[in-house]
Amino acid sequence: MNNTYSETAPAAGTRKFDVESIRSDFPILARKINGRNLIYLDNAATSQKPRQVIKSLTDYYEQTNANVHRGVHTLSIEATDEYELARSKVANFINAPRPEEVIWTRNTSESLNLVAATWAEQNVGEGDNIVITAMEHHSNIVPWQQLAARKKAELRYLAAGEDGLLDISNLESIVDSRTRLVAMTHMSNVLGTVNPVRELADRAHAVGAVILVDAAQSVPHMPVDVRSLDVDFLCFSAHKMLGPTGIGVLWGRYDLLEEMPPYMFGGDMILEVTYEDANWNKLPYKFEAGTPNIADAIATGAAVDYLNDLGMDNVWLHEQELTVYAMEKFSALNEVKILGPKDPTLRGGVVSFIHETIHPHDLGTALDQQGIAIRTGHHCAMPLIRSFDVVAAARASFYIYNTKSEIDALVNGIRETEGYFSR
Ligand code: 7TS
Repeated sequence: MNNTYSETAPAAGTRKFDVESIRSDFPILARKINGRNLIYLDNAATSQKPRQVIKSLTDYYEQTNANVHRGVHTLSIEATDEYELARSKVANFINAPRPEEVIWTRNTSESLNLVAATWAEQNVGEGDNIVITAMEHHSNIVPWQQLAARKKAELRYLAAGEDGLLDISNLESIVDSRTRLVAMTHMSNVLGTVNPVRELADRAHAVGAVILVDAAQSVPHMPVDVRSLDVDFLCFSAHKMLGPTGIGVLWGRYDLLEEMPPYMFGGDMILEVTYEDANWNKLPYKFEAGTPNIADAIATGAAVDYLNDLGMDNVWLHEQELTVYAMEKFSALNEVKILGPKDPTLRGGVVSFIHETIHPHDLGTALDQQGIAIRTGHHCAMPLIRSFDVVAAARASFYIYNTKSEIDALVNGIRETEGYFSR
């Protein structure tokens, strides 16, 4: 088994950050939508895929396809090596101490459910509390609501202030000696807010609690280092970081994963089975019952290679530049209110907004006529969206292939739509 991928990620990247050259790697960006060039600004929902990732899928199915961890034949050995190499690349990408700490799941949602059904099932009891924030995606709310109800535990929220920042003024009273878990988003998929994870990790650890980070919106966009954040669990999805759908990651601290019971039972996750009983395989296989998503894991490795070539520092800088530009341009739109922090340095490339007179769905449909894809709705964060006294918002979210001229087109598109609706 090849687990020896140990180069550290090239933070600065090895390829020049040239947006035109990046764009040429993404076949879908050549598409016309309603007769116009596609402008894809729905990256927080899912990213587009470069040729290199698509090719890794076809290469795998054309050249290597076999089941893993089983055969002695060449294809099975090659498939296993590639599958495990991808795991090591992911471990490296987030600076995980060991590749066995990286568990392949279907997506962020499954990673969160896994922790709720195993670690939390064992460690949260009556009278304990779980602390989340007011800016979580449903995936990081509902599993804890269900767990709290099951265990007669309390679910507590850290509030989001008017400024779009997490209110941690009362952190010491909310995260207390009965807190077992702090589960928080690293970056909000609605407000774009980047949360002070390390500060919360320190507080959680000071009271003997564990901290889980929903990194679905951070890992694709900024350097994330689980050691410097000092967190215990971290979850993300490949499809938001140039990789395929249907595969995600749960990273956990080795000692915690070791103590956790399995999530699913079946092939691969066992060491020995008798007619009466069974015991469990070592990490990470204990959490990977059945034939895994081999092709998509390998393609996730290709996505990580692509991002490393660019350098995550550069990815973040590019998105910051776009965010500053978008917020400046949006400020000229009198009927548009941007949600989230005003200071672009406190947020990532997610710009949600409410139009005073045009419903977001109408705006989204009108922009689609111009080839512009944005997200509209509650963004799977209903409680947060409702706290702004609306039921829906529009959202533009950026990635490595977006440009300032696309933001200009968005702003012009909103103006055009305003003209149409005021007729
Ligand atoms: N957590 C956050 C912060 C997210 O933004 C999302 C998906 C998830 C969890 C769930 O990820 P999944 O891969 O399991 O679905 N966010 C969005 C979004 O903002 N629009 O569509 C999906």
